[in-house]
Amino acid sequence: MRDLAFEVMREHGLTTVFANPGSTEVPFLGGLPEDMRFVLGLHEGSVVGMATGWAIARGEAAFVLVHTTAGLGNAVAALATARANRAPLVVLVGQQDRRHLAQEPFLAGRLEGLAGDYPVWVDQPACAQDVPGALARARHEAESAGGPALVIVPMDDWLAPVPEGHQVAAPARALRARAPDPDAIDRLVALLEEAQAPALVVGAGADSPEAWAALVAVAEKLGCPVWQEPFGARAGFPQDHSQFAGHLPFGRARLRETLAGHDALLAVGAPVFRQYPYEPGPLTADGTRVALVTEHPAEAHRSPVELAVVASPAAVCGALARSLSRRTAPVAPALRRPLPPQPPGPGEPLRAAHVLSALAERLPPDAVVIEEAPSNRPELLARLPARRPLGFLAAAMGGLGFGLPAAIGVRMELSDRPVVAVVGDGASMFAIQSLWSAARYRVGALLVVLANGGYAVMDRLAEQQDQAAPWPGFGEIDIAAMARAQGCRARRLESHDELLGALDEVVPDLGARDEPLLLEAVVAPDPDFNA
Ligand SMILES: Cc1ncc(C[n+]2csc(CCOP(=O)(O)OP(=O)(O)O)c2C)c(N)n1
Ligand SMILES: [Mg+2]
Repeated sequence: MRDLAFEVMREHGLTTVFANPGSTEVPFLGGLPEDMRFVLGLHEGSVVGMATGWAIARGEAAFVLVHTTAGLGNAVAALATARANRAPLVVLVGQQDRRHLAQEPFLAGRLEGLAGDYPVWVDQPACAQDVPGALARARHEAESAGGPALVIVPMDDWLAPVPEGHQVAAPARALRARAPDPDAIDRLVALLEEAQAPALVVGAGADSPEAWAALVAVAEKLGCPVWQEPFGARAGFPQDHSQFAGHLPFGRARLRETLAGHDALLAVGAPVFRQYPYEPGPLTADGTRVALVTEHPAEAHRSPVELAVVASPAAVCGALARSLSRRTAPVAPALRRPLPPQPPGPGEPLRAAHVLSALAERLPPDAVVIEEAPSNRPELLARLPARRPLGFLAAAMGGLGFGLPAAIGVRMELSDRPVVAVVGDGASMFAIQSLWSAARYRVGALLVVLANGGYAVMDRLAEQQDQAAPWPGFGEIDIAAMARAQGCRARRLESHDELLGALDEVVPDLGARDEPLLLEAVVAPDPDFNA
């Protein structure tokens, strides 16, 4: 059965194995065929985080292996993030030997419900013969729903014989039809053409070269502003385009205010609309017509809109661009990006703005920026526009521990694009062991840690509620030393000159790096957090 499983994995492009192994997985992994690449992560959060970055960069499923209860348990938060980020993962979960599972031996796992509702599909094959088919099906389930599909495999299954004439119960290839429905296009065209002042709202689901090109064409035909969804994980439009209007606010009052001048909104690849703190009232002002195009039924079904079209954003926008008539004067929204901050004066500390502005001045347009810097996210979004598809990536539901491993996984797949993670010091500690994998597998990502000595965003939120924060800071952690201890080169930067010197040295060759570098920028926490 094991050999047939490898054949299926090859056929489905699952030849890179992100894993942390245990004894129940040795029958599968021992003597792994030479054409299978093994990537060890030293904690399952990092294993799944790397696979998530890799799958997103590749646009195809990644293969993950974790060890029964403890491994899957450690992986759950990262699997939930993979689901929210719509990263397709085939996750093989090891299990004790079927022949004595009834007696609950050491390492026997109650695995089926362990990851809750987060997997898109969970299977415990009824018999060993079903395992190869389950792996193939998991690939299809993961790619069609966008998320992790789990297959739980008892260790004795690998040695079971393959019955004669056995067929793998899954298609070799699954093509999802993408042609847009003409009736849906007509309705969207009517809604946009009847409007006096339409606007577009784009989101993570529109982050592909085809969707960007189609959205640019639609925006230019309509001459309208294009907003990025609040708290999006990826960019749905070139943020250096003259019609890009910025990121929408994440509270309803400001959302209504911001969009008040528009009588029709078309959201593409984004739910309507992502919120953060609760505020009462509707999302948009009375009389604003709202339509949505998304590939994901759940996103459509929970959005309060007049019309939701479940289809490929690229295909729908391509058809819209062909059908819409051109409006006259294009509107250039007055998006003002912040000016570079003054360098710190003598005795003044570095701030995150210095680091982000120095990166903005140096990074090439095709850079991939992975963000996990909670108190500095608004500043990063303002200073570092996504200029190419996958120019921006963040954890879609806010669980820390994504930034470092995701950047490593992205760079493993995209060996020609500069990849930079910008993470908080707190965030870095949730997946610090991923640096070992980056060093071991010579992954040339730049990992910038904004070391402000604590959970600044939490401190600011407590202050906004006039409460004292009981959690201490942790400025004594030497993150650069933690990187070096794992074989990852690292520098601690305390002055503006050191910062600029390091970036001048590193950024020009970022696309060609063959080893990771961590820059720990020691910054003063910013006194406020407003987005
Ligand atoms: C796994 C997980 N645990 C806890 C949190 C809650 N949380 C949100 S932001 C934050 C602090 C982040 O600190 P840091 O990365 O240093 O960024 P800073 O706020 O200092 O910019 C915490 C603990 C979370 N998002 N994810
Ligand atoms: Mg911090």
